[in-house]
Parts: sequence; C-alpha cells; structure tokens
Amino acid sequence: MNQLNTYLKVAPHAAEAIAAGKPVVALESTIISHGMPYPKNVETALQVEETVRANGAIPATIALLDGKIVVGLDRDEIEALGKAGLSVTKTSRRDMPIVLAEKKMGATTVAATMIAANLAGIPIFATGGIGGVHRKGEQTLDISADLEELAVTPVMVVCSGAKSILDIGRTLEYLETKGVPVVGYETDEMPAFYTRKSGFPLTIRLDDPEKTAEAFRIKRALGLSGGMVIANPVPADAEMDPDLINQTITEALADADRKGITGKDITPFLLDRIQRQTSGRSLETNIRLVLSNAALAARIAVALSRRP
Ligand code: PSU
Ligand code: MN
Repeated sequence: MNQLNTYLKVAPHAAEAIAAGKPVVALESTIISHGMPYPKNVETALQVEETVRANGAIPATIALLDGKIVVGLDRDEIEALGKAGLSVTKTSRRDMPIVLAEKKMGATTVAATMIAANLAGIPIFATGGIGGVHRKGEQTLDISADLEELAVTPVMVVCSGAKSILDIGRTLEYLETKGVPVVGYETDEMPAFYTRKSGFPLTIRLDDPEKTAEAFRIKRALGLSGGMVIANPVPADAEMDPDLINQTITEALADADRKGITGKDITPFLLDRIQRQTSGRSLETNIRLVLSNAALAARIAVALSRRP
C-alpha cells in the first residue's frame, strides 16, 4: 500500500469523496490529448466535469504526471494536458510503468483509466467510445487492451459503444467470451458512437440507473471479476447521418492502410482524419455524446453510493 502511494496521487477533493462513500465518476484523458483538438478538448473536459457535478457526483479526471498516477486533475493540469495534445504519451496498461518511470506526461486510455480508478476506489467511469477489435483484427491481432481490462478490472464504463472504425461484431463476440456484460441503456442495439445503431443486437437491456447499479453490485457480490459496459446511444438530435459517417470512415481506413499506420497510432489517426473530413461535425457529435455519458455515469454513481 505504501509503495502504491508513491505512484498514486488522489487529489484531496476526490480522496475525501471516496472515503465518505460519495458518488465519484472517473474520466479518461486520451480523449483530451488524442481525441479532440485544442482548445475544444479542454473546454469539453471542463464541461464534462461540470455535467458530472450537475448530476450529483464528483468528477475525477485521470492522467499520469511527473511519475504519479493523478486521480482528480485540477484545471491547470487539464489545460496543460490538452495544450500538449499529441505530444503527450497515449498510455494503456502496458505503457503505465514506463511512463511513470520516465516521469512523462501520460494520457490514460480506457484500460489505464480503469486500472487507476480501481486503485483509487472508484467503480465507475465515463468516456466516449471504447477500443475494440480492429477491422481485419483476425489477421493483425489488433485488439485493444481495453477489452482485456474489461475482463479483469471491476469498473463500469459508460460509453456510446464503439466506432465503426472497429469491427463491432467481433468486439461484441470478444466481450462475450470474456464474460463482460454489455448493457444497452434504453436500447436493444450496440450503438456505433456517431450513430445510435450499428445493426448488432444486444441481449441485455436496462433502462434505469438503479437497476444498472444493482446489476453491478450483484456481479461483484458473486465474485465475477471484471467490469461492465454501459452502452448509451448518442442523443438523437446529435446523431450523424449513417451514410455520411460510414463513407468517411471507409476513406479514413483506406488512407491509414496506404500510409501504413498501425498499432497505438491507428485510433488517433482515424479520429483526426474523420474530424477534418467532416469539418467539425463529428466533433460536435463527439462532445454531445461524452456529455450525455457523463450525466448518466453520475446518476449511476449516485445509485451505487446509496447502497455500495
Ligand atoms: N475511441 C474513440 N475515442 C477515443 C479512443 C477510442 O472513439 O479517444 C481512445 C480511448 O482512450 C481508448 C483508446 O481507450 O483510444 C483505445 O486505443 P487502442 O485501440 O490503441 O487500444
Ligand atoms: Mn491496438
């Protein structure tokens, strides 16, 4: 525990809330550094925190700073991270020890944020989309570490599904194999981030925060390891035209192929390419869905905190 404290810094406002059993929502930082351009990324990160507060919970944005995992960044730290953008190291599970040893600035992915949230004692986190099995993943073996993390770390992830830059069908199969519940929130279909539907049905549906919190409580009580995906579709008025976004994604994937982009660079490359191609329309959708996920995560956190 002492050794852990050397590498984990929980900001006082978050530490106090966690200790008192108040609702806290963890937030990731790769979406800030690699998912959106400056200064919209910083504005959005602060708005997300405000939305968590407005829905009755305490936000804790997570990143790696100066040799520590920081849970509960302050405004200046969020600003610095957003401004540094792509020069920040995108940090997933495998990268954490190295980024900490080198005392570099690290933005946490879904996997790394789950690890940090769990170390700090936060059971729920909100983001935009999760990583997954990439298209042609059956050949490249490019499967996001997010999926393995969901299999082992007990944190709920509220998201808007996975982008169709990924193979959504195989992503769902992988999660099923690993025993990860994918809960459709007021939907019977896996949402595809920019759009409410993907064509892939979900077998689990829950429509209220209390039931969702209860299901997670039971999962833990049974000793079933791992997390849970809460798939919350983008608000209808912020949804993109499926044909337009799918065309853009197809072009972006072809461009990545031509340029030989692989590994951890592929997701940021595609996100940036899509944003520029849609002249910011996709960025607006992205912002709206993250805010909606933050609000839902806060409501589930409140339900969880009533009966932990
Ligand atoms: N998908 C998005 N936006 C993102 C990411 C994924 O729509 O910002 C980020 C998240 O941090 C996610 C990570 O955990 O990319 C997955 O990267 P990889 O596929 O390299 O594991
Ligand atoms: Mn990958």
